[in-house]
Amino acid sequence: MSDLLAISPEVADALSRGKPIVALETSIVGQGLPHPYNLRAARESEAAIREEGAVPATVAVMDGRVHVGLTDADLQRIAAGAIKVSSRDLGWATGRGAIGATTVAATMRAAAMAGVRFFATGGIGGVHRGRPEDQSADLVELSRTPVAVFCAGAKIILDLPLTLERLESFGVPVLGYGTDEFPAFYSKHSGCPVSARVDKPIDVARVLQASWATGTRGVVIAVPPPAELEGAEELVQRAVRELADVSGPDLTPRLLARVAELSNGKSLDLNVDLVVNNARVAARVASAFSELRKGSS
Ligand code: PSU
Ligand code: MN
Repeated sequence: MSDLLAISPEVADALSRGKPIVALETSIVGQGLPHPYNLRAARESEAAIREEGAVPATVAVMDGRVHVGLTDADLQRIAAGAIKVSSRDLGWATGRGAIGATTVAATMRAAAMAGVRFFATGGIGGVHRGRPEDQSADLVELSRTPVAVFCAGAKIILDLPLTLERLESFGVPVLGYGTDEFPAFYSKHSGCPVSARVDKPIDVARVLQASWATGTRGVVIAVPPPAELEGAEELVQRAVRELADVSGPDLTPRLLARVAELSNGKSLDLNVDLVVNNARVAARVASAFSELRKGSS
């Protein structure tokens, strides 16, 4: 294994014993959520994964290496200031010794390098509204890396129908967990259908096993958020209008920050809750998958 990869002792032990493991991203800690919501989301997600009998593997770039499994001190370093690292940035960010918070795309890659197949986040990136040329590298990574990504859909700041079309073109299944509808992050409803519905952890585990056996790479498991943010659509439309001039990697964090202001912080509590909920569902599915493998070997 490459020296570039630093797997924590706990994650290494879980890998060698075939224990269920769930990766977590840190862009949410470094850019997506303000203090103290960012650390709360990270710590509570890790706790939820442990409660379900799985091992959390939080990913970040530090000291010239890609870390899989962080200490609480590591998390605090990320929270104190980190650059946003997507898949294309992994090379130069490690080379320069940057402190990097990994996006969905970069976290999927790190998870795959370490042999971890389950990953929970808030919402995946996608195609931006009114800016179809701004398409998150998350979608491309889903097309090529065999990791199951548990999320509350794509961030509502995005063009959801276009994002789903792109996922379809890329051959990425979008499974609705207990729903026929793709959730919209701050809302359980988007009006867009998923490609298949799954109702129980064991069902998801079976679909994943069969999908990977038939050449599918990334899979999205869309979990409805545990609550709704009232008037989310109007808030988002306003934020998108106000930030029409912003582009590139700054756009996603800026939009999330503006929605937080416009909702008087209500979007932040929901954001933490849905991330933790996704982590819990991912841990249950990872556990069911481990059982399935034991049963068949
Ligand atoms: N969802 C959130 N908060 C976030 C993000 C997603 O609730 O901070 C991050 C994820 O890391 C995702 C990234 O991969 O935003 C997408 O950024 P971009 O559109 O620049 O690819
Ligand atoms: Mn982008």
